[in-house]
Amino acid sequence: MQASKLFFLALGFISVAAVDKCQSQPVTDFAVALGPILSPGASISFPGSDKFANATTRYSAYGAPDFAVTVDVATEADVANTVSGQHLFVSDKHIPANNISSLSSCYMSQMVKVANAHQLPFLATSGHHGATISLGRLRCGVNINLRALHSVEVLGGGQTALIGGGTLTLQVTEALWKHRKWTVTGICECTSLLGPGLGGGHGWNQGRYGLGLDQIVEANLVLGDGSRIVVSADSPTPICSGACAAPYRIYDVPDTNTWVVGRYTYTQDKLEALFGLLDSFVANGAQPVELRHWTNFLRMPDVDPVHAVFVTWIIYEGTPEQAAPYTSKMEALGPVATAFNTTAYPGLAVLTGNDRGAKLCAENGDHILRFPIDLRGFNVTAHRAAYAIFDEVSRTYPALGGAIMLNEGYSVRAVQEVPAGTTAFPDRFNNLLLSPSFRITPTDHDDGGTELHRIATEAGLRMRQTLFEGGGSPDLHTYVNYGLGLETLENYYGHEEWRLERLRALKAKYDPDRKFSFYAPIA
Ligand SMILES: *[C@@H]1O[C@H](CO)[C@@H](O)[C@H](O)[C@H]1NC(C)=O
Ligand SMILES: *[C@@H]1O[C@H](CO)[C@@H](O)[C@H](O)[C@H]1NC(C)=O
Ligand SMILES: *[C@@H]1O[C@H](CO)[C@@H](O)[C@H](O)[C@H]1NC(C)=O
Ligand SMILES: CC(=O)N[C@H]1CO[C@H](CO)[C@@H](O)[C@@H]1O
Repeated sequence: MQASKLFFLALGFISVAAVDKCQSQPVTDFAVALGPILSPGASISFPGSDKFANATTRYSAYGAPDFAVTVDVATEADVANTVSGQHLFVSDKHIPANNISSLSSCYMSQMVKVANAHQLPFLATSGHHGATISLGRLRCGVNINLRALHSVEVLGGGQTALIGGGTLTLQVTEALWKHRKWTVTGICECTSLLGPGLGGGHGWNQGRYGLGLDQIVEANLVLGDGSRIVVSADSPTPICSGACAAPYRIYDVPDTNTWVVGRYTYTQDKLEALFGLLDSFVANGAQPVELRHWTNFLRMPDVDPVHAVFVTWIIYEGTPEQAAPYTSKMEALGPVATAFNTTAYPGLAVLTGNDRGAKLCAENGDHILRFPIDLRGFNVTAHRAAYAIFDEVSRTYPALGGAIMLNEGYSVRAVQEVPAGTTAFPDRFNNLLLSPSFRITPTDHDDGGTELHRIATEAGLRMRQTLFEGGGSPDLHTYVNYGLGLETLENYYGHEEWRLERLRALKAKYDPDRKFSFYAPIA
């Protein structure tokens, strides 16, 4: 269908749906201006349509951005079919549509310019997993949906791949695996690569290769005025702009690639023994690169009807014999249930509940409230106290019974090899990511201000404070990608004065009009 036709069809929605909350005129004008420059296959959609719903549903609907319109480049099929010479934009005929990486930045740039011309705020989205409530400050905005702009192109020499701004973790893993390559991605298959990478990018392979952002060799960025720049390690890195495409480091998969995934379920009486053991694995940062572990607090009434329990995954790169020094100790603690599997790397997501079919990838309108804290190790005294809060609140309020607390322990070897002062990532010295995480299924027209939200927030903050006091650090560090939005800029971006000074100067230079001010913005 011609873009113009689609666009006029879509306009039908504007008069009914978009009007009640948002001023319709700027949105209509935006759509009118954009229509002619979009290629066939691209679409503009409005609240009330399936397409709009698909492009705007999120992992967490709490404090979610509010869009009046969404622009999709094309469906995946359209993108795949454009090799034969169609173009994304009439005005950019010089870029063939199979060069998706380049198209990503071109597309962003066009959207930003047209949105600015109509004074509409905008946000580029891909994985839809950001759950920080500052996103909710975007009202009646333009969703620049990057999802169709996914591409992984292994570049000559096989040391890097050009990755499009809309590429999700699963797409990266699958595409690279065909070349027997891998890289650092997030754990969850449904987050994007570049989204989390902008905030750091923890992942399975960080112990070997560093964080996600350490893999970015160069990035095509679009600034708030729509201009396009390329940044690399040799030039100052603007932050909080739209990352469109990036040559990203990739690595050969070792010849023998076997992973052990052991899953152990424990009752609460094992807390001290379990977290004491895990702390010995963390070994204040000396955890071997082969080892990852991860424990959830959660309620499993069939295991324990009264108290929350622990499920620990030991994820070991190697054979069962090589993993035995760890798995045997997990067994010795006396789990109530054990599952033991081996897999190749792409199978890890399914075995650990991080695949796209998992609850973690559901976009069902639930509110997720996380209270993250980074720590060097487990203090079992503080952990017991934090657990007691979790256990009580998740038992007392059945509507909070889906709460979990994540305890993520990846090797930090290569993360810590990067000198702390060379990137904007402030926290290379902590070894663990802990996140009390409450899930609330909202009722209709729930604005997130209910008693349940208040209770979850109070409990989450109290758990974090308890963990913080046991952590022995004067400063609270919270991984910006997990932050709820109640944190300070120092919590996210570092407590050394020079860090925020430097970031503020870059912000003033590259985003003077504060167009990118919705995700944990630098004030
Ligand atoms: C919405 O997403 C679902 C699942 O990905 C897909 O099957 C459906 O075709 C999409 N609908 C539209 C209108 O894009
Ligand atoms: C894609 O376009 C960029 C510049 O816009 C160019 O540097 C790159 O080589 C192109 N890639 C391919 C595969 O054509
Ligand atoms: C562990 O946490 C408790 C409770 O906050 C605290 O009193 C203790 O000093 C902490 N231990 C260490 C080694 O930091
Ligand atoms: C997903 C999967 O294959 N899980 C298996 C792991 O191993 C246990 C036995 O230890 C099986 O029961 C699971 O089905």
